Amino acid sequence: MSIKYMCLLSVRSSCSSHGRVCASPVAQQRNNSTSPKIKVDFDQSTGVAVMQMQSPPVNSLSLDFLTEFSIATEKLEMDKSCRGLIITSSQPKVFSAGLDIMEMYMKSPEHCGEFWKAVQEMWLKLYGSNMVTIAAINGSSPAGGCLMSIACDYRIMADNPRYSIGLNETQLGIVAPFWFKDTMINTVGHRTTEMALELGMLYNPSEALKIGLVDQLVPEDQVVTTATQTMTKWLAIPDHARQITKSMMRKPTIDKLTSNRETDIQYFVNFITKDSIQKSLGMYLAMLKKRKG
Ligand code: CO8
Repeated sequence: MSIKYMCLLSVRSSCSSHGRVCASPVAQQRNNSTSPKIKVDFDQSTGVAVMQMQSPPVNSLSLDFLTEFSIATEKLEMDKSCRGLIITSSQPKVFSAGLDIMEMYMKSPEHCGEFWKAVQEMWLKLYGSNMVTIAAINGSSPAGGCLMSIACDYRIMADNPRYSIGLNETQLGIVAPFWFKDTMINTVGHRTTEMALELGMLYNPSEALKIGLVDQLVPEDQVVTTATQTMTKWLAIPDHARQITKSMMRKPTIDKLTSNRETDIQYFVNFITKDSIQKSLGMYLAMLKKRKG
């Protein structure tokens, strides 16, 4: 039997604990969009949910998107019959363009703080999830999109040389925060991360596979089916043993952020609102538009 959870849109959650969640999301309408940015199909017979990111044009991680994402993930996490989560995109060519730059450009410090809290929340929920999480990366996945992917347990990417993945923050004149860096180190190791972050590297699928940034490449039309097959293998392991092992591997990294959340928010707000950083973001946005033309 398939149960479809359509995530409530434009809702704010007020959660704090690392990776685990509090249960009382508070509904609050926003006026800039009315269609859900996340669609979740949960198959109770397999215990696997497929989450489709469907925020055109490029699934950028806006405040609304992140809030929906965290609520949807929390809902699945609390449903004990849900053991696995596959994350993919319904947008052509793009998994996620990363953080929505418009949420950080010419915005008030208060808005930037609220936005950053939502970014933290997304990562804490995903990196600390008890579910098996698989990223079915069916398009480009820069910056925050890459973070989302490496927060999962396993990554399958479409073998299309036009796609890229990586933490390219320095190319925007901004700096990947310590927990982005730590997640990357935990995935590909220190030396590769050092070079990747300093140069703001975006890797094509073959390069990403070579450095271990993704685990498997498959033809584009097989990304989700392969994720489903892979999920079966992961779910054959007893949950408690896998979950304790995952927690043992990830808890120190999660604790580093949970014990410094407020400082991290303050650091982000001070950094992102600097004139020089705003100028860099403005130039990057102009470059995106120009490239399009
Ligand atoms: N945020 C906002 N708008 C975006 C973003 C984004 N991240 N990415 C693309 N857009 C917009 C484009 O400007 C364009 O807008 P419009 O239609 O109004 O001209 C529209 O989306 C479509 O974009 P493209 O035409 O470029 O679409 P393509 O399909 O050709 O390419 C890509 C898709 C490859 C995703 C491409 O859009 C791209 O490279 N985007 C930029 C990705 C990027 O650099 N993201 C970094 C975001 S920063 C981040 O995630 C971490 C920040 C950590 C901050 C730490 C500070 C301390």
